[in-house]
Amino acid sequence: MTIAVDDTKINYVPIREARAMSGLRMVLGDFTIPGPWHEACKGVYYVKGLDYIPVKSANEGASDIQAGMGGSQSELIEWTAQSSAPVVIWNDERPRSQWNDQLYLAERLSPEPRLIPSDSEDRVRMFGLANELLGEGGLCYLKRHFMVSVPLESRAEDSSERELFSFLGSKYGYDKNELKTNSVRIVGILESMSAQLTAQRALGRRYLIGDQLSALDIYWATTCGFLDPMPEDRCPMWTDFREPHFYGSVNQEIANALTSELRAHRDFIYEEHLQLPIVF
Ligand SMILES: N[C@@H](CCC(=O)N[C@@H](CS)C(=O)NCC(=O)O)C(=O)O
Repeated sequence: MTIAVDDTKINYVPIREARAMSGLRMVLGDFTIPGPWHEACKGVYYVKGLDYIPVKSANEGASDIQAGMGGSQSELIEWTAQSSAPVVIWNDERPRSQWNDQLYLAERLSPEPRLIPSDSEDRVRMFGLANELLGEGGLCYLKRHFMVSVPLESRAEDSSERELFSFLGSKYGYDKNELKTNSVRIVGILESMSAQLTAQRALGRRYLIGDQLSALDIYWATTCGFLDPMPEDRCPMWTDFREPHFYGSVNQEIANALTSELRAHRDFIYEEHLQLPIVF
């Protein structure tokens, strides 16, 4: 696997340069945190052995915090017609900014190892559960509301942190009155994941779908970090972001639903299939 990284840090290319290139490019925010959609997409392309040029999402010369506040995303919007990351661009095809589109493209460019099951029932289950993790209204979307809630409800009006999370809150539909419902839904999703893992174990299977690795295992491993980031030696992320409302289990109900078996499955998938330590 030779993406343009050294061992510890991805070397991002600016959008202007990346647009002039052909081949496979992946736009990523240059943050030292395991953003779940970022890591999910990086994980799929890593397992497929697909090399890509990593591209910085913020406008050239802008800081990531400015980008996070929506202030310097114009180049990304001009190129990809939207303002989130990751985005995968293959030659002059349309940019893929959704997790499922990114998976279909990876499967097409590198059919092996197969990450979308061939059995129809398995596919239904896999995409259903993956959507529970990554889709709109899924675990990561709902957890993001908690990430913005603490800075929004407790930080001073004029703090830059408040500005960043106010931008993210309005972009993704944060509503403080919905937090209780959000928590119940997160717990429900974790229970579904746990039931799936338990059912597979009862059949003597090591993976979440069928009897081999699928995209769902990667999505589980990479989104689990939003509730329980791996330790520093495996996930050398900005320490400040280890506060529970950023990257952690925000309350006891969620912490309880994140069973030791689910955590162990995340560890197993990273140890067997993904890059460790995570490179940002
Ligand atoms: N479009 C993505 C969601 C990607 C997403 O929410 N990415 C986060 C980072 S992991 C992001 O870009 N946040 C900053 C922003 O939206 O400005 C999908 O549904 O597959």
